[in-house]
Amino acid sequence: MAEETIFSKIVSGEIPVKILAETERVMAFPDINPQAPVHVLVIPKATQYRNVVELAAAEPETLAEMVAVAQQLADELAEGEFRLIFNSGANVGQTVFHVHAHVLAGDLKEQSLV
Ligand code: DGP
Repeated sequence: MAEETIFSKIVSGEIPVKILAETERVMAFPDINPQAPVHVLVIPKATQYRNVVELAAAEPETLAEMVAVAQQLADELAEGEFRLIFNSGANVGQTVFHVHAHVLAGDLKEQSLV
């Protein structure tokens, strides 16, 4: 049985969000605490994957779909360019253990992390 997280409650509709993109396997909504002019979370609807490594091993096609949705959102909401971040582990800042991609877009040149 998958652990319940805030994102599984978003997938089930228990917590309402503004859905920005949705496919059979993936959904996207704004981050509640935006760190960039555009900051969207893309998640799989499947609730059993705690991080991107688990998702990539089990459902690489869903991961590819998340990347395609990220591009679609960057095209719609910014100039088509974006930064994609997957935090994997509490020590690097992961707080929600349902795999999610942070899609950051807008002018991020002053916010380089690497
Ligand atoms: P991470 O630190 O990588 O686990 O990122 C989790 C993100 O989830 C964080 O940026 C804030 C966001 N978040 C947490 N709770 C909610 C919520 O209820 N709604 C939305 N839209 N975002 C949330």
